[in-house]
Amino acid sequence: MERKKKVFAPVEELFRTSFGEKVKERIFQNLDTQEISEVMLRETDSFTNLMVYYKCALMEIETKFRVLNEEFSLEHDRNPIESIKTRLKSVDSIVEKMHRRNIPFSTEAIEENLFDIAGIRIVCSFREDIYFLADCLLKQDDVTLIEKKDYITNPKSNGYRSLHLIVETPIFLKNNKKMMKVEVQLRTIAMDFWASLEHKLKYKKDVDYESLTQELYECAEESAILDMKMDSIRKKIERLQKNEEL
Ligand code: 0O2
Repeated sequence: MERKKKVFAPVEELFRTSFGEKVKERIFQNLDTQEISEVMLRETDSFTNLMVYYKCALMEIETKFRVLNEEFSLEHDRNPIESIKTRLKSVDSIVEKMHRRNIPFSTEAIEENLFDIAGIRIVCSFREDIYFLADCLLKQDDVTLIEKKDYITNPKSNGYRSLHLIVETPIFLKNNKKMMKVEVQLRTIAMDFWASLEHKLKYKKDVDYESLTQELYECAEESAILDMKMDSIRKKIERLQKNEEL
């Protein structure tokens, strides 16, 4: 209990005392003072609990990928995963997304409608590793695929590439099992390099992002070519190694 309080103190703080003006406006518009205090009393604990459950689900999925990485390295003498990052969506982003979708704020509604509260990003060495890892994850009997968006086969119009999965997996609590949704993003180092810089540029103040879209698109295409070249070099090396073994 003490630990939970420590980890999510900022969330509680935000809910109880210092809502940002934007958040306040979006959750509480059209509510009178009595209704506002009711929402806060009703939602604070359940929201904090939900965020802890999402954190647990991220730990489960992260472990699954770490296990796959270890097993792969035993057989192939290399790691398919370069890095793993996890994040919980910020309260501001949750409120903003609910507002954008016109859904009244409640913990239940968040769980029912937002599938990217818990996010894990797996950066892989090679393009083929992405599909290999995704297949391995989806084969596990406690993982259910809810949604798949393959922005590698079908890149976004701006050039963005990644494989997105929404999966559901159980977390085992003291008295029960709870099914949680997690958004998994799988990409290569080149895709991650492009997406990270594009994300930074998009939110830079005083920069006319629209004027850069063509150049950014070209960079994405060049990164994709680089990925394919690296994949073909890896295959060549693997063939050479096999021939040496014979
Ligand atoms: P953050 O900070 O990563 O959480 P929706 O999630 O419903 O609003 P959509 O289009 O259904 O939108 O989701 P989609 O396409 O699955 O993409 C969601 C996430 O993918 C984004 O999360 C980004 O992390 C990443 N993403 C998608 N498109 C782009 C892009 O063009 N550029 C970059 N850099 N990242 C992208 P969030 O919630 O936007 O942000």
